[in-house]
Amino acid sequence: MAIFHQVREREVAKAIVGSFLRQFEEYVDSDVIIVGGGPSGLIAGKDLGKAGVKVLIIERNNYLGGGFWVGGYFMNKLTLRAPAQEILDELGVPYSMASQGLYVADAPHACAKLIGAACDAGAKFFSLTLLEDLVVREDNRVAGVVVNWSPIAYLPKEVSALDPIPLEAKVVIDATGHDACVARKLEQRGALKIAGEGALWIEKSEDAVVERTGEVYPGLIVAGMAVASVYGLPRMGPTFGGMLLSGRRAAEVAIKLLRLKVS
Ligand code: 48F
Repeated sequence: MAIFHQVREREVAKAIVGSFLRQFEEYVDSDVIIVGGGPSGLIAGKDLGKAGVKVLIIERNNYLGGGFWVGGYFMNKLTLRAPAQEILDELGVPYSMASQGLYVADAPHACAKLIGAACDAGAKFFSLTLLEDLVVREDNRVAGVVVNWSPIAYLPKEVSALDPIPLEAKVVIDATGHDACVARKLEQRGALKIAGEGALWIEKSEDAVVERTGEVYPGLIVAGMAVASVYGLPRMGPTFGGMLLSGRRAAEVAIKLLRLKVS
């Protein structure tokens, strides 16, 4: 007697296609689209989902987490400075104190829990999805993203001439890390100036990144390392509290913008 229920191959294919297309259709119009599923994008997605916001995270890789899987160099230990360990408490990630105000956690554990928390909160994800451009509409306001299948970047020209597809959102968050890919689309058109990140200085960088997290252009919020790139702030290297608190602030700003749009 078979262990598993009998299911035809065509039913498996139909289940995947049907479920994906239903979700895709629902999320061609979101409250917030977050570009980049690293630590800042994931925590923003978790907080927005928890607040009942319809939020979509697009990620060019086939996996979420960005730089959060590895702490620094090749070592999978994360460091966070107080008070950011409170987010580890919230996620249920164990950690130890390395020195006064400095905490260490296992990166795979923290990353997996953060991804799980964003999913539990209701954030949805499109993976292997590359941001190619922005939708900019009335009043010069960012009103969505233009995306393509990310592997096309590696295909020869004859195959890669695929038109992208637009997705609408009331607010877009650039959480693409050092490259600030979303903000750069505005820079390419002379709508924004990007200073480029400065050399590493942990203490200065983390506070400054959190403080400058916010709306950089109507409808576009920057979070995480993209903030350092846009404003020319120092980089912080192998410490992640700034990323988590920046993502959290980005969610707060997005909620304020959404309220303004409704009222
Ligand atoms: O790089 P990433 O982890 O950004 P972050 O949230 O955190 C930065 C830290 O990891 C670390 C640091 C501070 O401790 O210096 O670097 O700011 O995650 C960015 C995510 O965005 C995706 C990318 O694959 C990664 O998962 N991404 C980047 N460009 C695009 C993109 C794009 N054009 N389209 C879609 N996803």
